[in-house]
Amino acid sequence: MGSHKEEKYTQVKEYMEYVHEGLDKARLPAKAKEGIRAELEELRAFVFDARPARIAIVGRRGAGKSSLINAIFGEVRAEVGDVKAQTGTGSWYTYSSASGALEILDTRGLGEAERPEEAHGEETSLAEVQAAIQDKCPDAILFISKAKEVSGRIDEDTKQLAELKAFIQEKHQYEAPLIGVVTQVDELSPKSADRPPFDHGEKQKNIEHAQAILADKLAASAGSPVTVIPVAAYFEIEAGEVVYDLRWNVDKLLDFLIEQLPNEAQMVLAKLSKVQAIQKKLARRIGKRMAGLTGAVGAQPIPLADLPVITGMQMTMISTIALISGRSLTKKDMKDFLGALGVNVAAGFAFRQLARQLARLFPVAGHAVSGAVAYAGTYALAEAAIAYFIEERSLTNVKAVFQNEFQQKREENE
Ligand SMILES: Nc1nc2c(ncn2[C@@H]2O[C@H](COP(=O)(O)OP(=O)(O)OP(=O)(O)O)[C@@H](O)[C@H]2O)c(=O)[nH]1
Ligand SMILES: [Mg+2]
Repeated sequence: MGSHKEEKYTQVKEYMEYVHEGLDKARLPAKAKEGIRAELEELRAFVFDARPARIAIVGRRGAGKSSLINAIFGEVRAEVGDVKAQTGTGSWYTYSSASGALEILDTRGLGEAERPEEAHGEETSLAEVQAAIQDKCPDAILFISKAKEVSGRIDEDTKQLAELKAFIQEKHQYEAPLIGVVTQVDELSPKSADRPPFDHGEKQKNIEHAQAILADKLAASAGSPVTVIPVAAYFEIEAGEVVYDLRWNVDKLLDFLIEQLPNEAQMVLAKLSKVQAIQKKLARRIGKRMAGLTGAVGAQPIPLADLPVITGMQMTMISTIALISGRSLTKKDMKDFLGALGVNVAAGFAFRQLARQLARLFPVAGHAVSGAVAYAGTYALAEAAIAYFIEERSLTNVKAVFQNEFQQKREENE
């Protein structure tokens, strides 16, 4: 853990403490205070309890599990096998990159006879998988099937799946969400349409067909509908460059997966995916919730004395969005961001100062700020933070985003 990491977490923590302090003294209605405390707790879990997602993967050998893990990282992390089974044990594997880690429980081989290469005389056994689950609760289960094999017999696998779910339920009282994945869709005919986005009519039909077959089988086994997402995961890297790329729809899968995860497991996965659309969606969700909350707080105008509570919340939100982007967040980053919005902060600034400066962005009516202004301001700040930290847009661009969003939201709400 470098000092960078320390600093970025310290900042969010200090913003949160600042809000808590302000709340104690604030004259806001008790209900509003409660709402703010609840939201801070959610954000605290999201940021401070953040941990790698834990995914249990069920799928035949050679289905493409390792390749999918690599596609999620956008780089080579897991061993991919051409002929023999490569992954040999049923315990948790941690795959990591500079931007985060993913914990995978590979349950392959439970129903299979042949011995995988890596296993030193040990076949993946049900007991081994159960021990791993007892140790750590999976956040979600991915059931992976090769597109060309969805029609084959997968009874053994769905049976294993049901046992897995039941065991998780029993040990952790957790209903693990199940997601079906049809891999290697590039292998479906027509073979001539072998490059993404696979929008050839016939190919699309075949992909949808494979998807529907797996969905039916999984639903029959689970007793409720199961979402199935088709993907292609194959890509080749030479000397650090992607030289051949069949990856398709992996971002859709990630997007859906993140939604199924508990709060603590969302951020790391969003960061390591490096998919902007996913990071933006997550950031926007936080922004909307925060804007709604500040709007509700200001149902009666917010007295100026209580404004630091609101600006403190906004700072917490902005820094959380910066963390989602995977950037290191320093005081200077925050200063630059606010500078882009026209708020000038002295070097070596204190939080109090910052919160006070931030308040200058919002028009004051008499001695208070209206709920509509607080709402629009928070909303616009979230969008500006997304533009700055995630999209890395220019400073002028960021300012325009803020102004446009602020204006628009005010008009909608006044
Ligand atoms: N064309 C194509 N090939 C793929 C795709 N995904 C995986 N493969 C190939 O399928 C083979 C098996 O892939 P792996 O990722 O090693 O499969 P696995 O499920 O991890 O296999 P085990 O660890 O042995 O159980 C490899 O040759 C991969 O290159 C894909 O989307 N398209
Ligand atoms: Mg593998």
